[in-house]
Amino acid sequence: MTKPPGVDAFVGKVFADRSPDLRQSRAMRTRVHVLRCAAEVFAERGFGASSVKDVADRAQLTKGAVYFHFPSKELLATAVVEALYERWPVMLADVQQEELGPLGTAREMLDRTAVAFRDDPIVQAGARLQIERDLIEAELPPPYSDWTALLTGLLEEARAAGELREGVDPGAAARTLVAGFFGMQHISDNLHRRADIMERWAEVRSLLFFAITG
Ligand code: LUB
Repeated sequence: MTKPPGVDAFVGKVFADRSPDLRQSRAMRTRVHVLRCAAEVFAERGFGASSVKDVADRAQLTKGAVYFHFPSKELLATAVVEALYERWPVMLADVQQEELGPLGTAREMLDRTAVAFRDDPIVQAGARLQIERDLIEAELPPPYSDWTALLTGLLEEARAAGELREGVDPGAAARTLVAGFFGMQHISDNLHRRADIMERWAEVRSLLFFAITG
């Protein structure tokens, strides 16, 4: 079907003039797109070797368009790390629907997180940026604390339900799980670009959950 010339421009203009919501949602989509491209660039090159120009090129936007949403490379990195920490509550709400009990919830959260480390650039970049945090002149959220608190809470519930091995301290077990998971994904990244992360996670999971549960 042929459209009269100029229809697209006209439609665009009507939206721009009359619908702040639509304009906003376009800006929001661009922001999400830039953030994802920034995550890909940071995940591949690290903070030091990445530039705002690299992000703009990846996003097929001008540097000015990127700066409009994120005024500096530090603010891009901060937004990526904040997006990492927004992942977990969304994931938890979904896992809780499955009613797996405290230990099952902990295991399922970590299983899904292993998949996210394999597939999700926000998670890959967020983890890399946290390792590089001393080189980034910005206030990044504190690392590991949300996960440690989540697992401590779940393991306390498990202990109350008699599901923990005698003498296992929930806080110590939570810190060990976070350390084991984080070390496992880091080694899998360095050695195999995380191609083997699911197998390596299955090993760590089976030993640690064996140690924790009665
Ligand atoms: C999680 C990362 C990457 C730990 O909690 C955090 O700070 C995390 C970045 O440092 O994954 C996942 C057990």
